[in-house]
Amino acid sequence: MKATCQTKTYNMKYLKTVDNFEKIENQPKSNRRDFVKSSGLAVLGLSAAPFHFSSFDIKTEADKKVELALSQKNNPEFPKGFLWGTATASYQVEGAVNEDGRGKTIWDTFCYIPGKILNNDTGDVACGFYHKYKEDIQLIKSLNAKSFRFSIAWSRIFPDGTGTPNQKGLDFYNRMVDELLANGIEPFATLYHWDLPQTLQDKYKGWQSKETSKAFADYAGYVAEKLSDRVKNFFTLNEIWTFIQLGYGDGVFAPGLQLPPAELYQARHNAVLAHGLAVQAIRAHGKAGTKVGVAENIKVAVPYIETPEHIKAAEIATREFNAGYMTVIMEGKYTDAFLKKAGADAPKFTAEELKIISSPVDFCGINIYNPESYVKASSNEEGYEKFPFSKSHPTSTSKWELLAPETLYWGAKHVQKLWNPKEIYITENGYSGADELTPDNHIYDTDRIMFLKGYLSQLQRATVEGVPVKGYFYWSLVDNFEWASGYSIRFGLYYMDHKSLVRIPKLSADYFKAIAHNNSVL
Ligand code: PNW
Repeated sequence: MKATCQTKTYNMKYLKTVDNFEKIENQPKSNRRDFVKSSGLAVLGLSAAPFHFSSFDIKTEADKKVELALSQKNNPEFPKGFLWGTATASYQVEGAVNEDGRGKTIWDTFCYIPGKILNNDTGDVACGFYHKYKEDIQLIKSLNAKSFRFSIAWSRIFPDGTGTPNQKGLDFYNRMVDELLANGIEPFATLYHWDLPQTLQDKYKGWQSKETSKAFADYAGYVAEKLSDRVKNFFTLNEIWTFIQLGYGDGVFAPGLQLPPAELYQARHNAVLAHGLAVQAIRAHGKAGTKVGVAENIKVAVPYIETPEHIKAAEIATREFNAGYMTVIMEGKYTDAFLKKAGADAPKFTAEELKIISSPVDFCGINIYNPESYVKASSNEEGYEKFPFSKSHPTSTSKWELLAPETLYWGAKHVQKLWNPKEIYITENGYSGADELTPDNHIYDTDRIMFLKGYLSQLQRATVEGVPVKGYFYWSLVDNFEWASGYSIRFGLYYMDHKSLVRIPKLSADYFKAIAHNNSVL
């Protein structure tokens, strides 16, 4: 199958990291405030060289001047009330895998298979968020962010996926949500970010069975009942493409399976069905006004020239690229081209299931990092043609992350045009860099700042044109466990020392803080 082959090429690249970046040395010191004492950097042995950190809530004379300059700047603003936030996921940040009755997950198992994760890293400790959440909420607050997207670990609530709920697990999320609200930060909860309870994998082969889809809906309904008095927004599943393709197709993510096409199509169908069943369960058990949608890394086609014919071709291509995911969720049918391509391997489904899958949602959450491809109009049967990427197309340290700022504009734009949802959230967008502490203890991630300027300018362009993008969650708050790449890949606005778990703001944290403060790209 063509698509699978292409994905495999990407995955091999995905596992490679860039480690030959030149060290940034002899950077000028700024005259900003010494941060050593308050940040606990002494733990890192960094006390000899002072760490300098600017912050709008620590008002030096220099900071006041910056604030004044910002208030006088006339950059176009994002819509009023636009929500700035950051995102994380349970297995990537929480650690505490054996605490308070949490059940084992497929990632706990997968990480202990030698060679599956770079350096055999595991999420056992991750960022220690389970215990450090209060500290991290202060970091979110200091970014001027007013929202936070986190995920709930299913196996903390139902250790075996179904059965008796574990109060201690729920209490953790109760405490965290209360702390967010006390700090003026709106919680956005994702119910599944890939940490499937191991019992469901063992008992039902995980997403290969509809039993898992049903179990997910029961869990989603339970969580909505318990949290929706305070959590108003839920995402069902995160990136169905990624966890099905990489976990059940290519075997590079948990549970590490390489299923034949027919079984892979079925697993994918069971996952979109789980989304639909969960939407219904949340509606049935959540308080009135609870909002719900999916968070999918839609595959975006970018018109190589922005003329009506190529734009139309990109729209057609985007609908087809997402046929097994966002398209079936929003339209309640698999496209003809999808079914034709699948042939005898097509998933088995009923009309009733398609109705469930397309249960009305309140918003579309889209994770956008890279385009699927640049396209042009064509007179062929599909109506579009893909261009291959140049070998020198720039990427982040994640080799699959081919950079194209306009993907954010076109992603939002196509979603509006194709499915016209009431609201759109950018549930993830971020950049992994070769972040390093310099001798004077800064992280000068100029590349991440360049990334943010480019991508956010394009997002602004979409909002100016009336695309209903309501918020943006940067991936991620802090460097964390990056799946098969372990701790070698850093996406955070905060740098994390993996031994001491100390968090240090990167230069981009300052940048994000300014953008969120001003509600405009600066
Ligand atoms: C997403 N690929 O993952 C996830 O939602 C996050 O958990 C993750 O940390 C973030 O993006 C950065 O990687 C992806 O190979 C992982 O194409 C791999 C791919 C795409 C997304």
